[in-house]
Amino acid sequence: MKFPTDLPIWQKLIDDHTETKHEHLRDVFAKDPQRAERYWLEVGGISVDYSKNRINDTIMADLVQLARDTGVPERMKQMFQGEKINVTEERAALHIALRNRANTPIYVDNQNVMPKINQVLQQMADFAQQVRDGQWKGYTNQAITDIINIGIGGSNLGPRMMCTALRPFGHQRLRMHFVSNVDDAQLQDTLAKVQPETTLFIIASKTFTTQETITNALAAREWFLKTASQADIAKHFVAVSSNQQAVVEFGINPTHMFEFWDWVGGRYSLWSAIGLPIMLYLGEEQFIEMLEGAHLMDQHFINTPLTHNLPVTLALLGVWYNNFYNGKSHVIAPYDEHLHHLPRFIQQLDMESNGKSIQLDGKATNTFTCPIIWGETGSNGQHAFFQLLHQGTHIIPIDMIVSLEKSRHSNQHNILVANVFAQAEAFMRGKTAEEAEAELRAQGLPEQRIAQLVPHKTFSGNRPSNMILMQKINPKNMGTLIAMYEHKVFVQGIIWGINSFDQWGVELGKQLAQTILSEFNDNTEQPHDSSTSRLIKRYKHFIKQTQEQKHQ
Ligand code: G6Q
Repeated sequence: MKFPTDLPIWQKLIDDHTETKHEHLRDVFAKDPQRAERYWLEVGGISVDYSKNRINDTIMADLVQLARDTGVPERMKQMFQGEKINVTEERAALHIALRNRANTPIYVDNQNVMPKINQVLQQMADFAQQVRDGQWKGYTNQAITDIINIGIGGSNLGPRMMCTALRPFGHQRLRMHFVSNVDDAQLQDTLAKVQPETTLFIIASKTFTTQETITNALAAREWFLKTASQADIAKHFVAVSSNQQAVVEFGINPTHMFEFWDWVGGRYSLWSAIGLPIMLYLGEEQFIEMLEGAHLMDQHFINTPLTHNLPVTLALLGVWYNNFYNGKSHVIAPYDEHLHHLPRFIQQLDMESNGKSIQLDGKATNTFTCPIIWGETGSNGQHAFFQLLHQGTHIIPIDMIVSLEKSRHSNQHNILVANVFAQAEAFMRGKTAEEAEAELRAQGLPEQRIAQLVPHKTFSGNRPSNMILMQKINPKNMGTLIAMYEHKVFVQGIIWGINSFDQWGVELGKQLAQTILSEFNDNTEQPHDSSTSRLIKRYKHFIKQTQEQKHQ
């Protein structure tokens, strides 16, 4: 397998960078009035203005060539055909099947996966309807009012992000809660808000062995059994998993289990039964709309030439900064309070998928892979870290996401939209020393003060951004948006030659935690480095002291 850097097109892109790196976007815009029109793509309710990037037609054509030369079109096809592209786990990556609204057959191991997908969807819809209508009763014959999803990572972030994003579309009676952290505080804080007789617990774990989830689930069951009986569990606990045996061992009836499969990666699973909280909150019709929105993006992705392909374009822009501009991080800034979980969702999607340094052939990569993804809602971010984005020493590309339409149009929304557009403009154009000087002079400041302040009041500009406009935040457009990011991540993984669908990097810490936990429980000592040993001793000493104090 070749390194991408060995391809002639990589060298051509280095030359493109050398030739254009001193061009300023301000001048580029001034020379080219059609630029905004040309660098604009729309899919469904999503429009992306990517004109404020440090690109030109040659660079874009060369980046597309890079995608071709690294085999992007072939790998895309393989994914859609259900091939086992997750080679280290010998699995397909078929989140596209979960939202395949055309219902065309998709085969894994010669078996069409569509019938079982549709069957679980129906099971979810039937259950959701009963809970939403109030026909599903708790042990005191009352309707469910609170739903607690216990799951972590991919079994938490997606449903949580979607339920928050789509709050205006949610069921009026249902309050959604998410418990992920093994820190007892999160479960206890949540339980303090609910009553056992009207609470439904969803234990969401693909493996059903995840320490945090099973520990929290057992604690929730214990809390529940303080007031209810064992037989009542059936009305209050359901499971989402691919491990039926473990679900049954936990005490959940298999008829209350919603299945998904090994070819659904955790961070790509919100479209599967892991999306049960979303189905409960939104109802069948709107959940299907979300799937339709994602399917729309899937169809665009697989059928559109690379040159006009939205996820491919975003992926290539990311590669451009990451590998040719030495930009090591990428900001996600949704200008919408309901999207406040989006940055952390995309953080997992991107960093767990592409935070790798080994190619598919087992060789170490020789170029940078996934950037660090971080972010916060605008306009909050503007009053916190945007300083660094405007005047810091790093060039950090930013995706700004805003919806045109709001369920309640207010003056606040005008302010928000004005701010997001202004930020993108400011990142692009900056403020020259001459402009800063003229402003200060207009304020009547003495010459010496002006000279002192000008460097501080100057903005270099030329800082890239994508403006992602959503017509409205609704189930369909959210589906389209998330599928767009999923495919962007996939394309970047192909270009870097890595497997975006495994996550071995999370294993080592889990293994070591087991050893340390056993040392706490059995009061034994295992060999560690002096730092870890000292930390363990310190904690044990603290526990011992607390126990002794209790007994005094
Ligand atoms: C996601 C990861 C990871 C996973 C969690 C929870 O892609 O695989 O975040 O979702 O570790 O795993 P379980 O669902 O098996 O509990």
